[in-house]
Amino acid sequence: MTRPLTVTVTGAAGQIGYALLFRIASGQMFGHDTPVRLRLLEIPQAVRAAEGTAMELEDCAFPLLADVEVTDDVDVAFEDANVAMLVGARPRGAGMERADLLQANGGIFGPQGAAIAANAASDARVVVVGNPANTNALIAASHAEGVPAERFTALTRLDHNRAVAQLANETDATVGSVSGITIWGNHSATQYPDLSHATVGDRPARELVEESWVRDEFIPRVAKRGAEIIEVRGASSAASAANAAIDHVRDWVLGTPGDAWTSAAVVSDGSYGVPEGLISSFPVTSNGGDWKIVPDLDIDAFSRERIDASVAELVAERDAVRELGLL
Ligand code: NAX
Repeated sequence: MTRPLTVTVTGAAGQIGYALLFRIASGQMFGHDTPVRLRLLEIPQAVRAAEGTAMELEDCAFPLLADVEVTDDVDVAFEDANVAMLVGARPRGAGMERADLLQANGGIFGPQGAAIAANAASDARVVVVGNPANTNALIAASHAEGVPAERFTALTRLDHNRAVAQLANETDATVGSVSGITIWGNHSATQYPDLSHATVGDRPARELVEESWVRDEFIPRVAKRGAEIIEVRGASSAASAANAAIDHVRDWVLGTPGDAWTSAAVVSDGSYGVPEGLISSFPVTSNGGDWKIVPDLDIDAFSRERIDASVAELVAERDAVRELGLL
């Protein structure tokens, strides 16, 4: 057995938290040799519910679960954290303007970024799930003095997994035979799910599907899948979001297999015309510790337009939070 890793989950009493914690504690994130210590952060009103979840975690008698702590104190929550999964966020309330939403989330993610810098382990890696995820990650990173910006990421793996599943369905193939999918840009309806480099088995996906299907069904369906789930399930994606967050952290920490890439929102180094410093989704690989943007992919005119549109939304969000003094 290796030494325990400390994982902080914010919004632990929420529905994603409930779908996430048991899987982390059972070893599905770091493998079955690595014990975990869980730190659950909640707002004061939800601490009791999180304590209930902690009781259930105890009742599972997971051999890998070394410790669980529940708190509403950010400094306690991020103490020695190797991985921070920032799930809790302020949802858009009725009549809430965009600036109010950004302001409310700035009030959460700024202090959390600072608390990570002050308390987390020196190798801390952060994934933001709470929306608007890319911009919340940017805010957290900008308050985490001394922590490399590359350690702050936002989740677009759920969009990626949805795209893989849609392409597999359409081509009557298994999900395991699909590779080379990319989500570009923002985790929002402007995201660009791109299958122009994808393969199904050993065949290019573009040879197997109609262009009209890509434009009129695949792209909008993936981008709006969250809304479709809400309509059908009566609640937003939870288990699939938790699953994607686990995929993201596992691939980041343990590495992506072979030469396969996945998608994650990471800090831009200027690649593919995305302004440096924005946290935008790219095709990425990990060597087991650091994400690397897949270089030199050909971007056709259609893809260029879609990437630019989503990046423009990210730029507008960044400018709005800058104006609000949140960066
Ligand atoms: P819930 O409303 O079920 O849970 C959120 C929890 O966060 C609540 O228990 C709340 O008390 C807590 N919380 C709020 N402010 C907090 C703070 N300052 N510190 C600690 N905890 C805090 O939402 P849930 O369905 O779990 O979704 C959580 C977030 O994930 C939302 O922002 C949602 O929009 C976002 N999503 C992101 C996805 C992605 O792919 N990036 C997909 C799924 C999901 O929509």
